[in-house]
This record gives sequence, structure tokens and C-alpha cells, in this order.
Amino acid sequence: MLQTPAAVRNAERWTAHNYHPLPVVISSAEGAWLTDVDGRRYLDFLAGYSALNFGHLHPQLIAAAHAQLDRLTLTSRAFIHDQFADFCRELAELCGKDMVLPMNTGAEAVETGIKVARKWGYQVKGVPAGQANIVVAEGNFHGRTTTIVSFSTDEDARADFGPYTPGFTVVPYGDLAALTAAIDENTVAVLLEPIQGEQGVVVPPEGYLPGVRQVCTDRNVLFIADEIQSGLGRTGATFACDHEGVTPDMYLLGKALGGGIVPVSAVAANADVLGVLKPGQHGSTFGGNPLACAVGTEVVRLLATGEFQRRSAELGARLHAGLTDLIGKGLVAVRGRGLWAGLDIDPALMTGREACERLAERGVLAKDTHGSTIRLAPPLVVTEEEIDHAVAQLAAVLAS
Ligand code: IF1
Repeated sequence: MLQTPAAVRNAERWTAHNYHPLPVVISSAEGAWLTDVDGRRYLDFLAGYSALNFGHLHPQLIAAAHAQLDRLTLTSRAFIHDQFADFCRELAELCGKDMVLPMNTGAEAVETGIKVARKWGYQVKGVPAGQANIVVAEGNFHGRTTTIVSFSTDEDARADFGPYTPGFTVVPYGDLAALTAAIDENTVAVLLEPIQGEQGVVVPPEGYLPGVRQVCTDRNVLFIADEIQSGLGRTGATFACDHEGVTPDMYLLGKALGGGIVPVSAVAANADVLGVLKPGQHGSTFGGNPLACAVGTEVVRLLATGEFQRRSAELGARLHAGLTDLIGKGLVAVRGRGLWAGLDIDPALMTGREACERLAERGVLAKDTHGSTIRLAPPLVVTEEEIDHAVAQLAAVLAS
């Protein structure tokens, strides 16, 4: 039995029901492990939707947060603070870009990317005022603002939130010909997840991302990679784009950039793109605050070692080998890269939600995406034994 219905009802009583959480009430965590209010422990195979790549309470990240908490937490961007330059420089260098624009949530980074691409289109490319369009993919998930859901193809995310923001063209994901055909003289950007997360960890065909890169270069269109979920070590490389040697014009980053402690997001690009913004044209109260920068800088330094990318690649191979063995034993498909997997369970067996409820009973927490698809994304600090244990629990659930 997970948490009592009373504990769950108490939480649900005081909040809008925009989520349907599993009936677990977590009270503490460390590394890849969570502990609930009754002292029961769970392996965390969701990791905050990939916001906890470095695990819960990573000592270096917590230490950086504690040190900053006792010094300075907020100045606004009306002033500069002593954590700002290091964060911006070290993140820009990690991305191989000239500069970054720090924000807070992933959606804010996506909105920033959209605004910068449009302004670049008008001021640099010469697109007529108000005519800019951006090509996006079916099955996309880029956040929950009204503009972002305007180009969502998921009715749950989009319905009854109109009127919708115009200027977006939706094409099938992975279809380079369709994307190329959708680009016209007013196209300012292509916005894609290099691997689609919420769609079920969908990896595009080999060659797709290099093809997108080439057509964007040829047609003077910005390639914007939303690496908010796929980036920062999750797929076995610093960025998912790295696997095919692709460098986008803009990286959109978030989630794990905040170390699982504070919301930190950013747009990284060269000066000819981010330089279109002048003072007063964009901003955020908390964007680039001292606490966010202190934690974000430590995250960048953790990634600079390559240790987490190596772990994700090596342990990801182990995870995918274990999962592939379950095809035909309850799984019909396994997708993903590194320590990130999307599993399609035989719909005749159970839904993704039921599978996650049974996994929770067995001490493994994961989240379904749609129907009978679940996503596995443990912290990159997970061990071989923990991976084997989680896969064994999944096998038992599928066999039950
Ligand atoms: C929810 C999943 C959903 C993202 C990508 C931008 C954002 C996200 C590729 C926006 C956020 C989160 C949001 C959260 C559940 C989770 C999610 F894909 F990760 F599973 F919803 F699809 N780009 N994804 O994945 O970042 O504003 O949330 O910081 O909204 O339910 P955010």
C-alpha cells in the first residue's frame, strides 16, 4: 500500500487538479533514492523529468547553494552581482557560444528563443514586420505558456486555451523533406527537440538533425534546439545534438541546469543572434539571480569533467540491454539514448499508469507519458545494481 488515501486527499484538497500524481508522499531524498513519509524507499526513475541529472542533494551542488544562501540571493538584473559573469561565461563556453541569456523555467527559455528568432528575422534577415514564421514538429513539447501550446499537437495541452498565437508551421517529426518544404522566405527558425521527450523519448532517424542543420544554414534560418530535457548529460553526451555532430544556432537549456535545487534556464547563442536584444526589450525578475548562478556554475563544472556524460553512456547501454530483453515479454518497443528510455507496454497488458502504480508498489518511481508508454530517466548517479534492480522490478510487473 502506498500512502493512505487520507494523505493524498489532504494534498489534493488544497490544489487545482492539473496533475494526477501517484499516491506517494515523499519526505526526503539522496542520490537516486527517495523516502516517503512512512519511511519507505523508492528508486527515482523519473528524476524530476530530467531536472535531477546529478541526483538528489548532490554534495557539491548543495554546498554551492548553502554558501550562496548565506551571502546574497537576489539583486534583480538592475545591478550586477559577483556570481553572474562566471555563470554566463562558463555556460557559454560549455555550449561553444558567444553568450547566454539566463531565465528561470524551460518555457521562459523557449519563449525567449521565439522572441529572439522573430526579432532576428525582422532586423537581420529582413522578414516583413509581423510575417515571421517558425517551423515546429508534431508531437512537440516545449512548455505550457499560451504561445507554446498554440503550436502543440497534444489536445490535452492545447484545448480551450485559445485564441492561439499565429506564426507556427507544424510538420511531421523526423521528416526532413516535409520540414524543408515548410520553410519559406519568412521562416526565421526551426524549433525542435533533438529527441522528443513527452512524445515518448522519440529519437529521430539518423541523419535527420544534420539535414535540419544543413537546410537551416542554406536557407538562412535559425536552428533552435530545445535541449531542456535531452541536454546536460541525459543522453550520454553534453547535448543530444552532439551525437550527430550538430551545432544549433540556439541551445535552449533548463531543468538539470538548476541542479534540482532552483529553476535555472538559459538561451545560448552567438552575438549575431542574441545581440538583437537591447536594454529593456526582454527580462525577468529572477533570471540570472545569485543563487541560480551559484548553483548553475557548479552544474556546468560538473559537466565539464565529462564524468556524467560517460556514466550516462555506459550505464545507459546497460539499461537499454536490460529493457530490450523485455521486448516480447510485455514490452513492444524500447526507444531512447543514454540513461533515457521510452517504453511501449503491450496495451493488452496494462496502461502506462497501471505499470507505474505497480512499479511504485515495488519501490521504483516512474511516470507514464501517454497510453501505455512510460519514460525511464534515473539520475545519472544511478549504479549498475540499481539499474538491474529497476529492470527486474519492471520484468516482474510485466509478468504479473
Ligand atoms: C509539465 C516532460 C512534459 C520539456 C522540454 C521545455 C519544457 C519541458 C523538452 C518546459 C518541460 C516538463 C513539464 C512538466 C512535465 C515535463 C514534461 F516532457 F518532461 F515529461 F510536460 F512533457 N522543453 N517538461 O520537456 O520546461 O517550463 O516545465 O521548466 O508541464 O507537466 P518548464
